Amino acid sequence: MDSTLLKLGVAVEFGKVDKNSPYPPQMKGEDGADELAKQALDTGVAPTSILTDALVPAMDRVGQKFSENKIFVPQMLMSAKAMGAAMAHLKPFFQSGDVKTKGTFIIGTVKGDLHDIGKNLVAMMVEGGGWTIIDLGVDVNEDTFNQAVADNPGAIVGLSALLTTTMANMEAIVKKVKETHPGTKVLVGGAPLNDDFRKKIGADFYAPDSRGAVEYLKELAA
Ligand code: B12
Repeated sequence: MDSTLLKLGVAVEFGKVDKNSPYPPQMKGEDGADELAKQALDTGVAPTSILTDALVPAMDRVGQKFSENKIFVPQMLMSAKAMGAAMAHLKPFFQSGDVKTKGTFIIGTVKGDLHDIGKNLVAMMVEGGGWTIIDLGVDVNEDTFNQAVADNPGAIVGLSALLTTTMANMEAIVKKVKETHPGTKVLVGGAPLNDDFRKKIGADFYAPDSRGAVEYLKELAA
């Protein structure tokens, strides 16, 4: 793999945000995710490769180490920050694309859940696919989703959850939105989900990643 991508993966894994960041001490003075993502783009590495070959695997390694109690929440947070610094460089590439005419996509991370990296990525990719995005942020309850649908008739809704405890909160959101606005399509995703769970809570579609979400929406708009 490209050596800048390898370094970028390490920077995200260890939470090195940028060159000036004092954390982690053993990487003092080295380039961080901010500089390395820019360098990768400048040398012609494709934005999707930066994402799938460096950033996402790095976050997987972070999750693995957290599961094994080798790192704790503060380190995970620094990795998330480093991931964010890299993603800021990729954003313009994913957001460009067609004029936003396909429809409106409302997305949020569900009640109790503060993980937003995956949600932001899905929003970015869907926006690049030609949709107008309404991002409700994190820790979003059923009333807020419902109001957003009321304000944007015909919009499609995307729910994200990264915790086994918060994925359960999706059901109430799906129920409320579908009861109040029959026919609204609801898309769900997040690492602990699968299609069986999607069926159980009455949502319309599950995608394991942002590409799946973009493809499904493309079919809906066709
Ligand atoms: C970064 C991180 C954090 C950061 C989040 C920062 C942020 N701004 O998001 C911080 C430090 C805050 C955090 C906190 C916690 N975390 Co955390 N976190 C992670 C970590 C390492 C990475 C998540 C991530 O960003 N992945 C990268 C993105 C790109 O992937 P993704 O989110 O899965 O999204 C993709 C797909 O899932 C999908 N997708 C996502 N959303 C949607 C939506 C739709 C509609 C669709 C179609 C697709 C889709 O597409 C995305 C792109 O491909 C994961 C480990 C892991 N490997 O997932 C743990 C992890 C999710 N966290 C975990 C835990 C336990 C916690 C805490 C409870 C820890 C604690 N004791 O406090 C808290 C909970 C806080 C809360 N209330 O939400 C556990 C969850 C265990 C479980 N099964 O429930 C994990 C799995 C770590 C582990 N292995 O134990 N965390």
